[in-house]
Amino acid sequence: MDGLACWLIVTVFGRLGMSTGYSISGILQVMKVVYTAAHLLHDPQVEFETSTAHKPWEHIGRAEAIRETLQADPRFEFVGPSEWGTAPIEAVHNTGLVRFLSEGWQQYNAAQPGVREVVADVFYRPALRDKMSAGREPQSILGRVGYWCFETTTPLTEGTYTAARGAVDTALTTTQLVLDGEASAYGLCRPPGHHATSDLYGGYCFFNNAAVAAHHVASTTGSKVTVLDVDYHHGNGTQQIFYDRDDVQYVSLHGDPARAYPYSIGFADETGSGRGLGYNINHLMPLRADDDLYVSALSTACQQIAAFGPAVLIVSLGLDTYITDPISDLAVTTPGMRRCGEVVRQLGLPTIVLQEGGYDVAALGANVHAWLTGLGA
Ligand code: Q9C
Ligand code: ZN
Repeated sequence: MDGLACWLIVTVFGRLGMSTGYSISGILQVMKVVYTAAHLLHDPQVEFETSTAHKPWEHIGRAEAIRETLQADPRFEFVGPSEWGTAPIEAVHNTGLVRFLSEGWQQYNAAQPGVREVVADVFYRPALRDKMSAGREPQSILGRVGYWCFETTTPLTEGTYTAARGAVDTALTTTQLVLDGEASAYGLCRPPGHHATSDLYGGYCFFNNAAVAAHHVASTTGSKVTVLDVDYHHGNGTQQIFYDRDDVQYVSLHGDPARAYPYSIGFADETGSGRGLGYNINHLMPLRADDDLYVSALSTACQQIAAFGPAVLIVSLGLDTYITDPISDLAVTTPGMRRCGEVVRQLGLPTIVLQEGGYDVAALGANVHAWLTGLGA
């Protein structure tokens, strides 16, 4: 081997080792992807959205498109999740919500046979909640659905609970890989999670995968964690769960709620409460925000993350910021997704990436691939 070749190999291997923490058994850096086929059990055929019943935007083809794209690239190595049980879920969610999701579809069908997608038709707005004694949910299953759900686009099907548990197991297994030393790892969570609050499911989300993971890291390691949420929609559930905490920072970039779902939350003056004051940061994106504008806002967000100084970063990765996403209105391109991953890479933090939204299925695999390769796969 001549001197130049030797220098090249030492330099390249050294850079790989230093920048990613990965083994240098090969030239390729490998990013682990956690995936389970359990998501196929959540297969709704109808969604009640914008006053119409139509095919769901959130469907099994999304996760399968991502799986196929990543599996075609040897830089991604697929592993299955291990089982974590309900304790890490109940650390951030009401036990009543977990119980309802585990038994709700069966109970509803016992009362009302032949219903494939269970959707609430009564919602417990304050005037209907006032006379409930504290914490008492309706006894009728027809009432319980609306007690635990906040909107109509998130149908509960026979296999939803198993799929939602699989998504949490995926998030926690991805987390464990990073806590065990991987520089980064990706959890192909489906259903997504960031709209689920401590007590409510909705927005295609049942359990808040990222919040379960963040609390797991904070409670088991005692170190600070940031959840960076780049889904087009504000992660109202994640914000709510950590709003009064100073050990988990929540930073979100999303469509201005003046025009974007969930419409009521995600404004810039929501900065946290009590000990959590200052640890909740919302960046509102204008209509048609392009790559340069988006990457600039993300760079600001990353400076705020660096100032907080977390030991671990969790990314809620939504690709619904994409220019042709059918339910969103930003204009980020596929090369822009890669730039986003590169900006986050500059933080140099152990990074857990968890899948949230993204509905242009034809481009979804390429967008996830671009983001993750920007991060360093
Ligand atoms: N007419 C995620 O991206 N429907 N969830 C909005 C507006 C729910 C999106 C209705 C959109 C939820 C994870
Ligand atoms: Zn979204």
